[in-house]
Amino acid sequence: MLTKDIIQDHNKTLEADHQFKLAYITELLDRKGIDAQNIIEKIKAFQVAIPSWALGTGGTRFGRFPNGGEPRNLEEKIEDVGLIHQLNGSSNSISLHIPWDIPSDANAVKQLLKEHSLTIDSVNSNTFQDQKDQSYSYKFGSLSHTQTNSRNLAIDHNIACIEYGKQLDSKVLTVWLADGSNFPGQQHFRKAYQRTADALSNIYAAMPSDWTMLIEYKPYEPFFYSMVIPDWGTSYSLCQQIGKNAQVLVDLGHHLPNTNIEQIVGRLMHFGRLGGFHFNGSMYGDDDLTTGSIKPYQFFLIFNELVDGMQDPNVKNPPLAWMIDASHNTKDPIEDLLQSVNAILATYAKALLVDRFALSDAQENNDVLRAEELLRDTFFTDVRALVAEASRQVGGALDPVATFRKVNIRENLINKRGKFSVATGL
Ligand code: PSV
Ligand code: MN
Ligand code: MN
Repeated sequence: MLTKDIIQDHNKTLEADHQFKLAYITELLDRKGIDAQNIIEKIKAFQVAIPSWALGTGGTRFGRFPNGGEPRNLEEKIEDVGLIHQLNGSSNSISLHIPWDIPSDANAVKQLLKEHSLTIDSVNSNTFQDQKDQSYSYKFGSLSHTQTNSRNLAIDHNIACIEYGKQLDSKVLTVWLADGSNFPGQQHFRKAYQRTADALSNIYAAMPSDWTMLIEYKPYEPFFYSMVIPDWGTSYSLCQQIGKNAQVLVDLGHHLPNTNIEQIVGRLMHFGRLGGFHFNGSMYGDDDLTTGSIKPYQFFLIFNELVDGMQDPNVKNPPLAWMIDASHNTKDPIEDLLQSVNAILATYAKALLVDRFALSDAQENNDVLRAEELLRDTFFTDVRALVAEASRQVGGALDPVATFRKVNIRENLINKRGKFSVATGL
């Protein structure tokens, strides 16, 4: 339904405005000795994985209000990510969630991925709910469960995820545990930690040597007194015990209000243990809102730290897995993801513009105001034309959301797939 010609035709209607803005930012950067095309090349190379679970009606445990045209199976989820990638040229992979995305025919799925120029990013395990007819429950935990039977079930499930991932050429297993306790006394903290560490080691042993295990932390929810992996320190300590291919995953929404996330990022990169990122926006906690929608300056400071670490030859951190983890119940999911990727790219571009030499000089000389102003000046620079140009240069849309709307993609998807929503069953 979407072709290069259609995208280009729509780009033509935006071309004059775009060239005006691009010429301005190019000149502005030139005056600072920065080559705009160089930044554009870096934006083009930056790819963000789309989560399969964000393509349908998402949101809270309260109302879900489907738009229709939702993907009904893995193949249709891949088609949706293909559309996103066609529009922005920056979303060339998809994160899967097992058992929701078990491939019925791995070869056919691989062929479909190829047709859409996509790959599988990470495979996410799910031990936060019991599946139908499950022999032992996760009600009181999965990898940390007191009972061996439940623990083993969770270990086997993660190993099965690795097997599905291998079939589809993924190389990353992401583990987020909904393990914890709701009341004081319910759980023995040290024992629960040790059971989790042992179980993760078992899973790690089943992982091919070129795979990475990402361990995600979260301070609360679904448990509200304690979580077994509540913070980066716990994730980090687990990774250290488990092995060199175990890395910490930072989800932007998994922090208590006012946490200095950029400092956490700096620390983890310093230790060479920052493996992946879940982008989203957060006002209170795990809100999973659109990336950059709530605290754009904080998001920029986080990216500033990431770029600083990536550009420093002394930092021995592996390449990061960039992923979105967002889902809410108001916007069209595809539009939301396009908007998120756009915000990620723009913020990355801004972080690339920071004059690291001048910043380091200001820091060394304790010139507080100058250091801060260097960051603020970059943050307030409008780089959106660079992101649009990067997309245009790879055959994407200058304004992906506008093209999505103009071409009536959602209407077409509703015609093809109907109004049914997997999440609501309506
Ligand atoms: C639950 O908090 C969660 O949002 C985690 O961030 C996971 O990454 C995601 O669900 C998918 O399992
Ligand atoms: Mn997450
Ligand atoms: Mn979350």
